[in-house]
Amino acid sequence: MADDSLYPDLGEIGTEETESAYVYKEHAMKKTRTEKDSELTRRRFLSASLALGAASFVKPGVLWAENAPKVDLPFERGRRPLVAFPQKRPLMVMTTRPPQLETPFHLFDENIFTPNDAFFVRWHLANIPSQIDMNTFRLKIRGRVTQPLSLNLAELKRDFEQVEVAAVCQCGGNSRGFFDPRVPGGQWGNGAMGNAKWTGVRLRDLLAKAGLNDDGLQVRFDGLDQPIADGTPDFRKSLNLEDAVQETVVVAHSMNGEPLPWLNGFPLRLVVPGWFATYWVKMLNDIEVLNKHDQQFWMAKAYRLPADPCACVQPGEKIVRSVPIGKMTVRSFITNVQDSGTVVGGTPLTVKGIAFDQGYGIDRVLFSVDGGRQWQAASLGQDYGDFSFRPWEVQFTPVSGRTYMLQSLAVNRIGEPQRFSARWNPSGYLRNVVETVHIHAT
Ligand SMILES: Nc1nc2c(c(=O)[nH]1)N[C@H]1C(S)=C(S)[C@@H](COP(=O)(O)O)O[C@H]1N2
Ligand SMILES: [Mo]
Repeated sequence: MADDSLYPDLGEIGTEETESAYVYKEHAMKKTRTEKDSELTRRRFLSASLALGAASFVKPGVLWAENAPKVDLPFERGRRPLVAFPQKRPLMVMTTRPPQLETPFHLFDENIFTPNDAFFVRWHLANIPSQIDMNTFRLKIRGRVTQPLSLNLAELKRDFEQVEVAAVCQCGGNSRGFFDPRVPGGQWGNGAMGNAKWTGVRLRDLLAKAGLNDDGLQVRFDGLDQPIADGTPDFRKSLNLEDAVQETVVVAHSMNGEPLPWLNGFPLRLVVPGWFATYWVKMLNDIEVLNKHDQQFWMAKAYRLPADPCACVQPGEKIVRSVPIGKMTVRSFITNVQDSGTVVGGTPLTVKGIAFDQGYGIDRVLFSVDGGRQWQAASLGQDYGDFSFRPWEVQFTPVSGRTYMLQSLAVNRIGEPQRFSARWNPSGYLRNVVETVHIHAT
């Protein structure tokens, strides 16, 4: 049973439109519209009664309101109410159960490190605990190790070196809403990403303390969240051992100097810089060293890409061989000019943006005002580390009456550019095409 006190209540929008709901449908639960509706009614009733009793961390600041402000993402079914969940400012709600909240894009212009209360939220399973007893909470390290560990938060902070890494956390399906032809799954705009300074302990130090057996092959991570429906598999993810012991992989307790927000995985989450967020397991309480490849649902069936270098297929084409999603691709965004906006002609305009990749770091960002025919170099701002957003900016003076197609093109330090044509795959992963912002000068 889901703990409903976690959610701001009084309304429901879609609950089934997520990528995982989509795979669940294939996998387990085939609910009819009516069943779903009656379940929602039941939950709404329960949450009303729970709200009176249960002690929890949650004090929804804003109640769901029919008249919550709405924003429109520029694709079909892109209307999103702005609602404040616990510890969050109003964010774009894609689904309430499980919570899937997108960061409004202007926030990336205002902050190179995404504020905790603005950081996007994505859960697959709706049964997220709203209370954790920190007296009994333990992180277990077990499996193919010589000395299993069971650590509380104080021990983690006291007995291991504390490290910090600035890194972008981006959902594999970020920007899925722009796929053409459209694909099923959560219709994210570009705000299913965020940049933060993560503090915690190196995963490799924990594994070293536990002592790896010779036959360790993968490391599996599990959190406290649970499925509601029977037959829905628990969310767990695995990394190959050689990726798991990279120096940058951290079990984090803090984000931008504060404890992790509840919805971003309090008290502990895995941080895997350069890798898509699906591996960044939240509310992490179990680390298991495996001596074989993880065959459970979230590795073997979900989050997989066509096994070709592009990770593309033609729409309708069957994927013959697939591989687990892995590291991110190089991307950049213009953050201070909105698509379809107008600017003042004859006045110099500073165009600002961000770029990032999978950890080689950004070498350069090029900028075009004519849809990519001519390019000029933008200047890069402060370097906060290879896994962080890198700010950039460039100036140009638009001429009154003209229309422009602004584009930015990031190239990383191994010379990898963004794509000029959008890749397509049926799960809507890895978008990194050069984006276009159309403006008109008045
Ligand atoms: N325990 C747990 N961890 C999880 C998930 C989840 O459903 N449960 N979702 C993953 C996915 S797919 C994403 S995109 C990120 C989202 O992280 P955020 O909510 O902190 O932005 O969490 C990852 N870690
Ligand atoms: Mo994700």
